[in-house]
Amino acid sequence: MKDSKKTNQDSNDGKQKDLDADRSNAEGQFLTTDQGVRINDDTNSLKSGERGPSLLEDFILREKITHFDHERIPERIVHARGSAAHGYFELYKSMDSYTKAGFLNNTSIKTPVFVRFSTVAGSRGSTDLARDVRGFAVKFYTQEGIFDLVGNNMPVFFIQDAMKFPDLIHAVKAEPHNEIPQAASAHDTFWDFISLMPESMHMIMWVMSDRAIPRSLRMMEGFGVHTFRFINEKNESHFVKFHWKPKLGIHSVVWDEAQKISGKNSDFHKLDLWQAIEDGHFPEWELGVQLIPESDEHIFDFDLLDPTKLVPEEIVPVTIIGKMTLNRNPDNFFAETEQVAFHPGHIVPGIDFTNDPLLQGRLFSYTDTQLSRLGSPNFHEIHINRTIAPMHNNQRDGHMRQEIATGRVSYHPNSLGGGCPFQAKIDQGGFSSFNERVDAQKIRERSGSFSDHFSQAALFYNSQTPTEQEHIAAALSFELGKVETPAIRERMLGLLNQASAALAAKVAKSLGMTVPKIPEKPINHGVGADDAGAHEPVKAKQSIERSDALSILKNPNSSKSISTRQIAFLCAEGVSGASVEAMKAALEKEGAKAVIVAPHLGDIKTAEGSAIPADQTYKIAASVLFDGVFIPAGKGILELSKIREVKEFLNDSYSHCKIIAGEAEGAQVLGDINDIDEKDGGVLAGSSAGDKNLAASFIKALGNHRYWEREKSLS
Ligand code: HDD
Repeated sequence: MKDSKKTNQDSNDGKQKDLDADRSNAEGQFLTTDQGVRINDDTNSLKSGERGPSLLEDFILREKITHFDHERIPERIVHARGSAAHGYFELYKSMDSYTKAGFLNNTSIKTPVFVRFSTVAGSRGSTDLARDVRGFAVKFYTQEGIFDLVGNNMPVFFIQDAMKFPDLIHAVKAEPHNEIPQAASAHDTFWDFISLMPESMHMIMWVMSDRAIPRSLRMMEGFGVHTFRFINEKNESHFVKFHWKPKLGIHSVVWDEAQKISGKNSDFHKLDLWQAIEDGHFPEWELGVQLIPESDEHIFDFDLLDPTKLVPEEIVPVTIIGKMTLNRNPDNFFAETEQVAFHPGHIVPGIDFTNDPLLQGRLFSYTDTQLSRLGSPNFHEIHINRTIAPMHNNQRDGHMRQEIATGRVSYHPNSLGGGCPFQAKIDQGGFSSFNERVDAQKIRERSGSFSDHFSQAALFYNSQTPTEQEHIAAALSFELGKVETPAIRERMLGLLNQASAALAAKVAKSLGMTVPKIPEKPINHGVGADDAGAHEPVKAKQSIERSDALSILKNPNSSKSISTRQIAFLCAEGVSGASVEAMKAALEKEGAKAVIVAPHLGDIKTAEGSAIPADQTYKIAASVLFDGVFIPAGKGILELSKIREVKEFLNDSYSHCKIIAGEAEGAQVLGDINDIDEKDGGVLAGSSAGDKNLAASFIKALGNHRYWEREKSLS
C-alpha cells in the first residue's frame, strides 16, 4: 500500500499538497477532544458515584455522542452506491484547433482527477452487481478550474427531457409502499413507466444487455452522453461526444452469476477496484472524442441534441486524445467518495453546453442536490471538491465557511479594494458562453426531430452477436417475468416488437403471451397535457445497419489481456507442487492472480513433500468470484470429486461459460463431474504436471474471457 502511494506522489502533486494540510495521522499522538484537549479516559462517562447517574457536564461524552449522532448525511437520491479513486489525465496531442481548454492543449500537463463509479437505483449499502447503469463521473482538477465529466457506462439515456427525471427515478427505485425491491428494475412500477415511454427503448436495449452487469468497473466504457461543444481561440464551435475506452477491454458477467455474486460478495466491484490499485495494476482508460463541425449539425438521421441517440463510431470515428490512470485509493471513504460533488455545469473555457433538454435540466439539478446532501453552499470548500486554480470572489459566509476572507470589500464594482478581484477578459482566460443565436417562441414542446424512438434500438439489437442477443432476450424475460400486471407486459411486447419482431417473439414465448398486433398507442410528447399536436413516433431510414462498437464481443476495442484476472487453483493434500508452481508462474507472467483454494487454511502438503499455503477454503471461495479454474495434477487431487463444494464450484464455472483447465489427475476430476462435457472447447486438459502447452492454451482461452459457444449446449 505504502509503495503504490509513493509512486503516485508526483502525478497528483497539485491536489495532494492541498489535501495534506487536513490529513490526520494519529500515529504516536494523544487522543484529544475536537478542541484539542487530551483525554484521560475514553471508556467511562462521568458519573455521580460508581453506580450513580451520568453528569450533564461530561463535555467529553456529549461531544463524542453528538458527533456520532450526526455522522450520516443524506445519501445521494440517485447513484448512492459508489467507489472512487484518484489518478491523473495525460493528453496525447494538443486539441488546440478545436478547444482552448488548457488541459486539452498542453501535452506536458498531468491533470489530477478523481473518479467515482456508481450504480443508480440502489441505496448506499446495496449490491454492486445489480442490473443497472453505472455512473462514470470524472473530476478534472485543471489549472483553469474544475471540469466534471459526469457520464455513464452507456452512451444514451432513458428520457429526452429533464422534466421526466423524477418520474423515471420514482419508477425504478424500490416501490414506495413496501420499499421492495432494492437495487432492481424487475418490478411493476419501472416497467409501467417504461411501457408508456417509447423514447426509452434504445436505453432499454443497453440496460438489458450485458453492459448492465460489468465484470469490473475497470472493464467498462464511459460516455459523456450529451453532445457538448468544444470552443477554440477563434470562438469556433465543434460538437463533441466524449468516450472513455478501457485498456482492459469491455467484459461482463452473466446474469445468474451476477445474482450469485450479490450473495457471495456484494462489494465485488468496490473490492476489485480497490485491490487492483493496491496491487499496482492501475486501471487505465483512453479518452476519445467524436468531433462534428457546427455546419454538420443537421446531417444525421437523428438530432444531436437528443440524449436517447448516439453517433455511431462508423459514421464519426472516435479520435483518441489522452489517457487516464487511476493510481491511488481514497484515504477516507466519507471525506472523499461520499462528499465529492459532481456537476455537469462545472466546465472550463473551451468547453460549452448544447441545448439538449436533458442536459439543461441537469445544469440546475446538481448544485441543488449538493445543497440538500452536503448541507451548505460551501461544499466547494470540502477538500475533495476544491479547485487547484486560484479562487477569489465576493461570495461570503454560509454554513461551515472555511475561508477567512480578509479586507472590507465583498462586492463588485468597488474602489476600496482597488477593483479586486478583477473580471478576466476572454484573452485572460475569462469564461464566456458560446455566442449561439437563439430566437424562438416560448413553448412546452418536444422537437419533431426527437420522435424516432425505435431505429437506434433496432441498430443496437441488430449489432449484437447471437450470444448477446440471447442475453438481452433472457434479461427481458426475467424482468418482465417479475412484473405482476399483464397489461404492462403486453404494452412492453408491443414496444419491443417495433424495435425487433424476433426479440419480441422470444420474450413473448417465455411470458406465455402473444405479441399484440396493434400496440397500444403509447403516451406521446406533444403540446399540452392532452397530447394534442403530439409527434407520432417515426422510424427514420438509418445510414448504417450494424455497428460493431455497440457489441461487447465484436468490439474493436477488445483486449486479450488476462491482467488482474483471478484464477482459482482447486487443491488438496497431495497436490503436485510442480503443477501448481508452473501454472502459477505462467499466469502471473501475464498479470493474472492464482488463488489457492483448499479444504482448510494453513499449509497444504504437496506430493513432493513441500508445503503450499492455502488462500481460501471451499467453504469461503465460490466460482462466481473467479474468472477461470485450474485443477492441478497430483494423486491427492482425485479426492476433489468427492467434495460437494468442489462439484458446485465446477458446475457453476461450467454453466457461466468459464475456462476450466485440468492437468493429469486434475483432468480426471473434470471427467468425474457429470455436467461437464470434456469435449467442450473451454475445458482444457493437460497430460502431465507443468504441461507448457496447457498453460499456453489456458492463457489464450482466458484472453477470450468466456467460452460462449457452450451456452448453446446449456440451454
Ligand atoms: Fe445525474 C448524480 C450521471 C441525468 C440529477 N448523475 C449523477 C451521477 C452520475 C450521473 C454519474 C453520480 C455523481 C457522483 O458520483 O457523485 N445523470 C447522469 C447522466 C445523466 C443524468 C449520464 C443523463 C445523461 N441526473 C440526470 C438528470 C437529472 C440528474 C436528467 C435531473 C434533472 N444526478 C442527478 C442528481 C445527482 C445525480 C440528483 C444525485 C447526486 C448528485 O447528483 O450529486 O442531481
